[in-house]
Amino acid sequence: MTDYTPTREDKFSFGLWTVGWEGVDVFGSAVRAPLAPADAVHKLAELGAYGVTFHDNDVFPFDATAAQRADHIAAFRKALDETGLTVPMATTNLFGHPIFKDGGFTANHRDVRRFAIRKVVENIDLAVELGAKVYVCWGGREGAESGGAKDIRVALDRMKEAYDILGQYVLDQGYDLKFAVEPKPNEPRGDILLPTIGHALAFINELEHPELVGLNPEVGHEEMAGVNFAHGIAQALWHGKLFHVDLNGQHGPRFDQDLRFGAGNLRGAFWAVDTLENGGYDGPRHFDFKPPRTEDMEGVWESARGCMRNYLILREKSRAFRADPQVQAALAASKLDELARPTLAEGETLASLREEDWDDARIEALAERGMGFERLDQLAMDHLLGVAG
Ligand code: GLT
Ligand code: MN
Ligand code: MN
Repeated sequence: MTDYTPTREDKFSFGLWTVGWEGVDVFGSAVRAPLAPADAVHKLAELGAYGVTFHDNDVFPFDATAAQRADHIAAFRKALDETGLTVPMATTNLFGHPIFKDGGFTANHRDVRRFAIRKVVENIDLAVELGAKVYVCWGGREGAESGGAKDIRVALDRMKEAYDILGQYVLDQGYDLKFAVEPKPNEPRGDILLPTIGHALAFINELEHPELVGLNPEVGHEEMAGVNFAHGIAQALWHGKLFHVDLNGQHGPRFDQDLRFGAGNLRGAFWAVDTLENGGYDGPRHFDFKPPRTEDMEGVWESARGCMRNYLILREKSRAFRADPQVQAALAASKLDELARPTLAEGETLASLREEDWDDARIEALAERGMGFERLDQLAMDHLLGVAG
């Protein structure tokens, strides 16, 4: 039992842009004052996070001079040193400035693509200096609103070119850094390239160095596409490609809500935690949420606390679920152990499978069997709702 107070061993991390979100949206202006990165670092450390992540322009403005850039980085670094917070991941803002209106890596305008790659490389150097092991690429502006505006096959050539250049840079520098593609179906572009985990996985296989590139799936982004997040990260794990994860909450297919983790699809969150905890994921539990505009700073920290608390509650529920003898019996009744057995026995061939006798009675029996999934799922519900036993 625990009081759900996070510790650094829990590996919780937050983007500077999350707690620092001022609330500017398409319909309204800022509702909160800017939050200095150093203040965010101190508060997140106090709340129990182990890491903080950043875009270049979360730390210094887009138009900062070299001297201003250095000052901003020094203040950030000082806070990291004072708190012992790590920087497990960093990323580039290739979406905020008007120059990126048509994307960065896949902008039709070649000069924009050259500028984007240069911006990423400069921030990769900083990321590595600060100890980051993962570099996220979220291509929110890579896409189109209309059919003729983008030749998708050619745009994917340019996307590949960018990843190949960046991968070669990391290899040449001898950096211990991997890239993580963050899929999203839409918003801010009408349709975004690499819209889901599956699209991104297929794309990675076409790169010069696929081993350098994995995924940073976000709960809300997959759910916006109507697909199952836990299944998505399970497949990413299966491919050895879950390099990072963005945890938050979403109520089904609608605009990107970025709710605190556990809000929105709570059952989905339970299975996401269950998959992360039992699927061999060892990386940061990174929260990418936006504290609602209704909140003052008190509410922002409450929301950040809630992300970690909900993760810990769900982790405890998942452990209790897996340890419950009734659940173990239900899993066996549902033949999960049999799913783990190869379809062909050791040394068996397709020919021997085809030789097997199939009579009507056997087919009938298999057709009539129940799978027991409702019992299993109700046990999960009972655990989730706190009435198991
Ligand atoms: C932006 C987006 C997130 C991405 C961030 C990384 S930026 O806030 O909504 O999902 O993870 O670039
Ligand atoms: Mn999002
Ligand atoms: Mn994200």
